[in-house]
Amino acid sequence: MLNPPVQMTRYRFSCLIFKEICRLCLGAALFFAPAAFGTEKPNIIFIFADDWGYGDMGKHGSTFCDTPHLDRMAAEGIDFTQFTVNSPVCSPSRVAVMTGQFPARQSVHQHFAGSPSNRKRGMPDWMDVKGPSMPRMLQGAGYKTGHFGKWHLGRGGPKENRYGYDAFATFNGSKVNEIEKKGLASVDHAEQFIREHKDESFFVNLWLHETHLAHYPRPDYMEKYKHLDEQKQVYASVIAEGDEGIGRVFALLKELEIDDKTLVVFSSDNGPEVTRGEDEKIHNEGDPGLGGYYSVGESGGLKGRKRSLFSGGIRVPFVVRWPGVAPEGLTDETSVLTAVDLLPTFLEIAGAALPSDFQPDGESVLSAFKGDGFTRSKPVFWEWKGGEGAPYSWPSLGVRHGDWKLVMNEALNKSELYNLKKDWAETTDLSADHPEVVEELTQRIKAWQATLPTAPLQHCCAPVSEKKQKKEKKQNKGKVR
Ligand SMILES: [Ca+2]
Repeated sequence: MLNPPVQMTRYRFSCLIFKEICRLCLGAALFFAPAAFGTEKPNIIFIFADDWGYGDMGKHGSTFCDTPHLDRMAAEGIDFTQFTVNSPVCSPSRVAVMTGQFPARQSVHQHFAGSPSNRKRGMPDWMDVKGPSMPRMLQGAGYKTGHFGKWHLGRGGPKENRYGYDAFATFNGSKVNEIEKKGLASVDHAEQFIREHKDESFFVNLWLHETHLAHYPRPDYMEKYKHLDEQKQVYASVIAEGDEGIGRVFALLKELEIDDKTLVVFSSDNGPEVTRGEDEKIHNEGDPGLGGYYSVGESGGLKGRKRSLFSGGIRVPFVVRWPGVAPEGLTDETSVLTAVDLLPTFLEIAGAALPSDFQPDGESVLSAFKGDGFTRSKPVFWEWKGGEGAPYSWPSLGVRHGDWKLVMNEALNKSELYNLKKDWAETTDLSADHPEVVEELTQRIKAWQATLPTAPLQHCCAPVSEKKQKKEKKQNKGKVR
């Protein structure tokens, strides 16, 4: 039998060992926990507006729109001026956000339409449900996930929840839990979801209708902007309503006292819609929605609009607000960010590793969210096959690598080269002065193209009879795609 002092010593020694093990375990837990955010995973809200131009923001110099809530968001966070989406139109731009890969990897070259149209354009009918999915990855990392507002990731395919959502309410989607595109029903549903999950970690994709066609200006805003001309009055009204939705999200976060543990990112899926003539005052006969005559959004002095691979079509607002992490009032003019970066960035924030079989086209840009800047190592590629004769819409391909951006036509026999560090607005084509850069970037585009599929995945296409296929082939013969 041991005498009491020795027993006591051994007991104390055991306690010390236990304490040391606890300390080491705690250290290890902190090491593997989400980087620098303690043990709690921050909430993530991604607000994605539609056709909202770079210049449709007060802080960016809009000449007639007011965006007080978005401007406040920028004042309390970081405004990135070098962010681009990965397509100048809706569906492929959104596929890039959802998958962390360039949309050409799924043959999504244009917007999702009806099956015959998709087939004609060599596209699938919906985004691959077996492919990478940001909400599914975040769900796997312990997040409650919700999608509210626009979908436009395909029709007739899997329902939204199959992509990794715990809740959804959409328009232009599966029509299950369908909401009106008009108004802020998307925000209503997002608010409800946030209230329900305020004590958990959540991820919300809030995809606003504004400022896409058709326009449904609210009477109170029409009254507020009655001093403007008819076109601007309508457009300022729909911008104001979208901005109101953004403000409601921040008000709720403050009310629920989760403001300081929630990252909110705002962006837009492409540049402003092309302004149409007076014959397009009505969008669709029999619908009260107003038409493209009122689409007078601003690109902020950038060349091109929606459907263009020039900066006006793909450079959009990108604002990050993250109390305690993102410095307040910073404008980052040097970090080159793009939409496929969102998935790896959000996953890192969630403290989760990317799946081993997933090859991201983007990079985590968390350092930029913290205000420390980001130096990109991967080039950004664009592919776009639907110019439709819109101004500046001839480029079908593009690449940005370092300070250079090259755009090319589909036949690869016409190109323009810009130095974006010196020429942010792409005013001076330098292709004649730097043929070696043109050659290098052309080779990069060709090498990238060689990695892309030549036809859509069959399990992402609605079944079609042989007879119908033959009929469509006959109808399309000789037509230019
Ligand atoms: Ca859009």
